[in-house]
Amino acid sequence: MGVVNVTPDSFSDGGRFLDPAAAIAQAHKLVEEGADLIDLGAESSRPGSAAVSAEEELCRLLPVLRALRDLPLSVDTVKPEVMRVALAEGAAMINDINALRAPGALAAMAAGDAAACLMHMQGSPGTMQQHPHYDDVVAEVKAFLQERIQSVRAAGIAPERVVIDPGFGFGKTLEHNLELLRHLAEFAALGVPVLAGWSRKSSLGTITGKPAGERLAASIAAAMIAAQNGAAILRVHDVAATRDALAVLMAVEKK
Ligand code: HH2
Repeated sequence: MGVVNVTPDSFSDGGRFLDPAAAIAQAHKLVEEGADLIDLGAESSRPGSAAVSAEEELCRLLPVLRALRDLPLSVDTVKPEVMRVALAEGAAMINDINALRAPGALAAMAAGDAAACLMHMQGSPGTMQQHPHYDDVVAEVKAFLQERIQSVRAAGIAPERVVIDPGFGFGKTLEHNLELLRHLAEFAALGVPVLAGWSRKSSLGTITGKPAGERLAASIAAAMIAAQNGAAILRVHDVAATRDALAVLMAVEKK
């Protein structure tokens, strides 16, 4: 999954793809580099970010969504209004960092047949990194995702349409993120595909001491560990380099 943020303020590519033409070109570039799916986001969820209105989000998103109709698209949103428009425009997936918990989100998804990515987040982007706390991060995140899988199924969305994500960096310390990565195979055992998003995240900056623009090698290392531990979808900004690393991993695993 290649990431294109049509935002002024995303943590690593904010402002670069706010112009629709730049976003469209970047999405085509990522597909040429080997992305199977493009994740379009029009509202940043970086720690401390401010929410935007549905009107503003759609205003950023729609020209890009319409120009990229021929590509497999995921739309990264928490708002049912935006989900409904994205699904009507043919999006293949809704990627919801709030796991379809907003009133109306389950109904919006149930009306279509697109896939849904359910992500775990403790708190909300504005405050989530202030005091993340868990007694047992793996058990708690797993229990949350199991509950969401059941709620989604009860709303009439078949499990075949569902992907889960432990939400690296969303209300988690570095140690929480590492613990989830170590135990990712337990999430894969829940029976639906697992998505992992480590690309350029601040935990990698804490480990390496590097700013967001210099975390490519660290991002690839984390993505490969996630893949080895059962992740089926890797959410990345740097598709070509991740593809090469994955090709080596797959060659080894094929034996
Ligand atoms: N991470 C970000 C945004 N959306 N969705 C899922 N499912 N998993 C993730 O790990 C994830 C996500 C944050 O990264 P980015 O989109 O690059 O930045 P921003 O939220 O600042 O736009």
